[in-house]
Amino acid sequence: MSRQSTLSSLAGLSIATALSAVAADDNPEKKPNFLFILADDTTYEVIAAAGMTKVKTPNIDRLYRGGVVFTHTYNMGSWSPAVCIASRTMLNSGMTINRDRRGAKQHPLWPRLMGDDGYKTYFTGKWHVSGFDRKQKTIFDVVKHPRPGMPRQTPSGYHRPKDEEDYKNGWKPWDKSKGGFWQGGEHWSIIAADDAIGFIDDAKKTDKPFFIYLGFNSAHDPRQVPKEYVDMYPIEKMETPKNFIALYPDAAKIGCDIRDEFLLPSPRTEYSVKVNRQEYYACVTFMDHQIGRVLDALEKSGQADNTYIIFTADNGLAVGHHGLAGKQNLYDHSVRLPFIIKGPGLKPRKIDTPIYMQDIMPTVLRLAGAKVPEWVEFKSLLPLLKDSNATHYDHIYGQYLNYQRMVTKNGWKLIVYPYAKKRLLFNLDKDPDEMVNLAHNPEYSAKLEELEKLLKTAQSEMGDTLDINAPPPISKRHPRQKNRRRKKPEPAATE
Ligand SMILES: [Ca+2]
Repeated sequence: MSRQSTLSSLAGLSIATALSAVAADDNPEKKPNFLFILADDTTYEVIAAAGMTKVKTPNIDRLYRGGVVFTHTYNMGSWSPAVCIASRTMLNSGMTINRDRRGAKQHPLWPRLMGDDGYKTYFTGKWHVSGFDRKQKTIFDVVKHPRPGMPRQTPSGYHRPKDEEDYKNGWKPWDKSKGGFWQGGEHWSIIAADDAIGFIDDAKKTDKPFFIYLGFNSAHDPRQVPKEYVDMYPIEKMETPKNFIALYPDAAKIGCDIRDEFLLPSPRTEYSVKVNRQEYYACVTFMDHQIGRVLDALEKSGQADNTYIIFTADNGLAVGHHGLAGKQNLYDHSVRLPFIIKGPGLKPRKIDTPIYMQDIMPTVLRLAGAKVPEWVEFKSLLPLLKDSNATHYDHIYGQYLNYQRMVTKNGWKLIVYPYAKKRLLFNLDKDPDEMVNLAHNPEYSAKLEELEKLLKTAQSEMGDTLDINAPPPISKRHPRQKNRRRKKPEPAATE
């Protein structure tokens, strides 16, 4: 694309920031680069700069302080117990939860669109998009170390630790004999960062702008890292979440009697939650360290000024909130995730307008000056990046199989459990930990009714045909996700 056509397409989109970014570049012909960093199972509260937990993330903090932070970023849920797959299929197809699988088969995916727009596209790490070969030869120009949905867990990594004695003798994050992230001899997070650093170096040799998709498998379990990272979080200093309970009362009826929930013993103990959160924080910090290496390499390459860096995750994770361990629920800890975009022309600030993480797909296309295809349903963030008060979505929607539905608007949230026949109504402004269910409080009956109507509207918009008052019989195929994957992870593949 010529400079003139780039500028005219950008100007047509009324994007002052992108326009100035492109125009300000030393080489006006060159479009901006993109470093897209996608973490796995990383909830919104595990960024130190956000001040919500005692996790250490000095490098993500660099992005947080220097970029635009969207504080209320959601994943829409999942049509599979493997929430990652739905999130990533939506991300790469640009289509919402009940249309993304078909769309992903019918239309070119996000990285292919970037390639078609003149980008050299690079991929390493976790892909996990429904129905696609992980090697992704036709989607990216360069692929290194494509990984499955998760490293291999071992039976000893479940239902632990029962107590301090069990911890002493049991599974440890740094025990390389357990494979998983250690499979192949080098931790997968290190390899992913090494690959990204290689991509940055390679990109200097081409005239094309780059699009790097760096998919960490962390902080998904198995929560494996070197011991020194676990030691950063002494167990006596760990805290249980405010909404800690020993058992979630409706777990089976909301589809939460599955693999992720077996990581902790049941009933949960404060000790087991503290150990799991210690290891979770350690995984995030270890990933943060690798991200720091990539950011440093980008700086050194001289390409940072013309590169948008995005850090986000596919979904959140409970790790002891509400008596839950996994991400198969619609509480904020499991549907909200970190989202930062830093780059040319973007003034650092926080925006609390709710967005979906998948909005990044059309956003990047527009920042690149590419056309957003008509099938893309998620919204570009450029109007919000230009004006923090711009309108975006009217409400945020969530669904998990037929077990759970959610809608949230203006600080209020309704969760419906069709099989458990329950409604949960939360005032998120007063009760961010979602502990006080107001659904049975007559004072809020009008609010409940309003959100029930809104949920019906949202279901209709999203092509969700579930009757929440009369759900179909529970499918025998789906209620449990046993640990079916028995294949060993692939050895280190090459491009
Ligand atoms: Ca995930």
